Amino acid sequence: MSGVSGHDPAAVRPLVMGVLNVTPDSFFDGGDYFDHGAAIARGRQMIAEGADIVDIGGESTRPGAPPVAEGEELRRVIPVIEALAGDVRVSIDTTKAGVARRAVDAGAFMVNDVSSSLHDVAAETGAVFVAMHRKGTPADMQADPRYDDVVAEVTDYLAARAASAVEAGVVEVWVDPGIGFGKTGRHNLQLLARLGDVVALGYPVLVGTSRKSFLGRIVAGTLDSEGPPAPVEQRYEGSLASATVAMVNGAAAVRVHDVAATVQAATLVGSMRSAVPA
Ligand code: HH2
Repeated sequence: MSGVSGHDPAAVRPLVMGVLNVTPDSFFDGGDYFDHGAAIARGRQMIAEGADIVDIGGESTRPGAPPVAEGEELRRVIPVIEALAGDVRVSIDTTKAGVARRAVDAGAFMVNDVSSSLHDVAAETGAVFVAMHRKGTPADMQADPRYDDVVAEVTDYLAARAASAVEAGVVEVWVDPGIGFGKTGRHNLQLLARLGDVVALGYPVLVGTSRKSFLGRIVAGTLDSEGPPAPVEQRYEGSLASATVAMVNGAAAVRVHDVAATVQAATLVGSMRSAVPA
């Protein structure tokens, strides 16, 4: 399958999507790139480091994040998309139809929608659509999430959302299990371990574990307790390791803050794939 994104699952290496949050409050890079100049410079640095896609967001999805008005979200992201889209494939990380539409007009090729509700906009604009699983909303999603079988539930949900998107006329659909969106640390680990079930749906799979709190829980030994996770600065190694696990288990792309190191890991995975006779 080689669609408008140019992604070919048989090609040598998984794609690396760099995270660029033009926000004051994202959980890892909040405030670092809130200024347009700083955001554009970071985007250019990610391109130099080998990012295949830069994912630009203007509203944090972290638990409890305050909502951002559409006009403000547009003000944050559109100049950055316009500056970078000529040099790299840009995706827009939004749940608002108006923002998605304007972002595609400004040069974005992909709508990355954590609410899985914007397939009509993707169909209308010809953009690639990422359908992500989440349980609940940012306000309540981490309040005791429960599943009978998290992998089966997430896989069934993604199959249904992807089918609706195809039916709506989306040219290319990707799916994402939504690590950390209404899931405990154990749920996230089950999804990584059994990612093959999601890959078997036949759509390119995107996975985002970068700097997320379950990695801090593993470092702190609090995976199954109420104790605090280790801070984001101590989640680099787990981010790289979990992105590598996702790629080995069939992810077509990983969404990361640490682009240079992940590109090296993706190259290793790609080299490993091509070393095995077909
Ligand atoms: N995770 C975040 C945001 N968008 N999109 C996809 N497809 N998959 C993800 O796992 C995902 C996502 C959360 O990370 P981040 O953007 O770094 O933080 P914040 O939401 O606080 O801006």
